[in-house]
Amino acid sequence: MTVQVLIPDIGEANDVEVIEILVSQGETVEADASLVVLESDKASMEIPSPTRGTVARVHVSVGDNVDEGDLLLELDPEPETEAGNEPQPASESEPVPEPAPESEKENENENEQESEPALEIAAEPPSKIRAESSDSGVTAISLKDKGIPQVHAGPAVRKQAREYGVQLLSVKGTGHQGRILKEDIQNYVADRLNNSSDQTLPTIPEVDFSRFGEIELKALPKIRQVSARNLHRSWLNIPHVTQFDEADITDLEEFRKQQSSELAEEGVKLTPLAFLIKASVVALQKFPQFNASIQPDFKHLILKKYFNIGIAVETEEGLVVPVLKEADKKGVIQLAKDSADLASQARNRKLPFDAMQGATFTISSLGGIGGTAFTPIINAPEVAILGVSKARVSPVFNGESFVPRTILPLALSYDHRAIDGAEAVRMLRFLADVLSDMRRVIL
Ligand code: CAO
Repeated sequence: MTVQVLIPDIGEANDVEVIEILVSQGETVEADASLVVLESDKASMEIPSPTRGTVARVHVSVGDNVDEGDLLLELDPEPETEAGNEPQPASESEPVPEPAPESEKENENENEQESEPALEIAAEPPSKIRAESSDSGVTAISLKDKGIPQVHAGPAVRKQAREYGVQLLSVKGTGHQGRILKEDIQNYVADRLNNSSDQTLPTIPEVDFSRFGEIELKALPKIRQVSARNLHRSWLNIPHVTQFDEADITDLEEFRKQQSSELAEEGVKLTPLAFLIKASVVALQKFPQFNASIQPDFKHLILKKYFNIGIAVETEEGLVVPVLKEADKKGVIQLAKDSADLASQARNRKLPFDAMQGATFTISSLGGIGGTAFTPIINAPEVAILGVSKARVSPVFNGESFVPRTILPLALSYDHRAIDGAEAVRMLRFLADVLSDMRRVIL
């Protein structure tokens, strides 16, 4: 005997909308399984099946408005199994048997309808009436009152969104009045997978700042736009860790100042930078994993046998990183000349394209400006960058008394996928030791 399932008494809610149909013709449903989802102004509710059976015919469509007593669907009752239910698939991923072809089912149903009169049963009043809720559990009524954007989606869609970890607010609904459908969630997930670069990034909302006061739009130079993209890419892709240390450069500074006055006559400006490049190369030779790139599949480190040092240069147009090539083959005076030339070319926008490529390690020296410490961003695909802050004279205890020493703060940011923390500490300590006593360069 076919059972006609009618809309039950759903309280004050009359003329409610069918927002989702959870079963299809030919499908076997268990007693109490949800058949359709109705939604009124204030709540959505799932209508449960009064009995176990096969759906013979669905009489409503999404978007229909229904009242108590309306025919929802027809069901061919089936006896309960011993356990009360059909055996369930072992896991959700196991395939559920396909329902019989529609035509067969329709014929079966027609035959049954001919032979037996239909029994009318009002479905149980919905046990699952619930206030439309956002993911945060705030009711739609209060959301409306507060002017917070509402999400229109049925419980099954919400469940699917939760399973996929999808924020419903991010999904564009294509259903009636913008309602989010299951396909919308599926399309959203597929889109995200195809554009995996922004897969999990919440966006910073655009704000109309003029609401709060006067503003001015300043165009960003091309160089700044490019470096912004590169820095952002590095920041997002590389798990950065920054190791800090200090080098006692008292002796080095004394030597540098002596040499500076002599070299000034030749037009060479000797700053700590040239020594930093020299000492870095020696440290990179001892710790080759810092003069490297990591393969995208993480199976190999690409160790580079050449030593090209990128120098971060501040220009009016933005940050530029020219590359001082073959730094290992040059003495400190040549390094001073080359770095000054590159900085000047960068500031005059005269850098040849070749001078911007092939760096194996970068130094960002802000010491001429000031600062005690900072965390430089790695110049990908390199795996490390040295940040240098301003040297200061500090009292240092030598075991007997405090003596004034010139202390240079160092920061080494490294890609934690390629380098372990212990290696970074050793590398930076070694570098600091070289700077403290540059004679180590010739060892
Ligand atoms: N501590 C104390 N004094 C320092 C110093 C340090 N760590 N580094 C440089 N100085 C001194 C120099 O000796 C020089 O002093 P004198 O004029 O008395 O000789 C003065 O500071 C200025 O040096 P400089 O900046 O002209 O030259 P430099 O070789 O040290 O640096 C360059 C060259 C190109 C690195 C620098 O000009 C520059 O652009 N720095 C900014 C880099 C930057 O923006 N990095 C941030 C990138 S974001 O991570």
